[in-house]
Amino acid sequence: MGFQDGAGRAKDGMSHQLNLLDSSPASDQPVRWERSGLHLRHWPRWLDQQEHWLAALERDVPWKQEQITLWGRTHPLPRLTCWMGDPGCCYSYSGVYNTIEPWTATVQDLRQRVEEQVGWSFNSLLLNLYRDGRDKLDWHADDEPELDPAAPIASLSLGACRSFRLRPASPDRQPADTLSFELGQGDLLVMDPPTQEHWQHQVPQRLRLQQPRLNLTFRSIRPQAIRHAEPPAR
Ligand SMILES: O=C(O)CCC(=O)C(=O)O
Ligand SMILES: [Mn+2]
Repeated sequence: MGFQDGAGRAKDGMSHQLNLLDSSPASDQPVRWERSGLHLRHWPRWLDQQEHWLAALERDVPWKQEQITLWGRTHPLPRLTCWMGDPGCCYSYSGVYNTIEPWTATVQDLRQRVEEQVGWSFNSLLLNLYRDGRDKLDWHADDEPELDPAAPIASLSLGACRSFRLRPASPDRQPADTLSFELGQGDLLVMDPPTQEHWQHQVPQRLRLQQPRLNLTFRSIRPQAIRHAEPPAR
């Protein structure tokens, strides 16, 4: 759990000139991290009762293994996912057109807690289940056209800690620009705007890890992109 140590030195030895704005350990005060175009708020180990939440989410969420199409070839996505949201909040990425699952009671409970802490109302959520260290998420930004670019994205991680890496989107980036968190065990990380415009993120493989990790990213579909039901046929 947590970011690099207070000196801004990553566990992998890379040095990052991070601007630590607030390192208060109080649970309702996030640790803030800022670089050019990057605004993060981190509440380490924010959610307790891990076993309860993990069991409820693994049991109640209708997990699917979607197929992804890249360069004309179709592959199973290397993790399980589920898209939940208010009616009409459709979302697609990399050729995956998600069907909207209704909020379950467990997820609704988590949504309310996250909204209170973050100070934002979310209308949708992507859940990821990394079954073990072979499951992964490649470099990307959460910048699909249906997402509101002025909204934060709140990411809640449960279970095993996995590296969550961030790098500038610019091709001029240097290897030392990459940042790395170890997120799991109830960590809440908020990516505030305009982070998605300037930075990408990934969850690389950890081949020796056997334990699962669950991640919930609460999102906001733009009002203009919400599909209202067709009027009934006459
Ligand atoms: O698992 C994570 O920490 C990140 C998930 C993510 O970036 C996504 O679902 O777009
Ligand atoms: Mn993402």
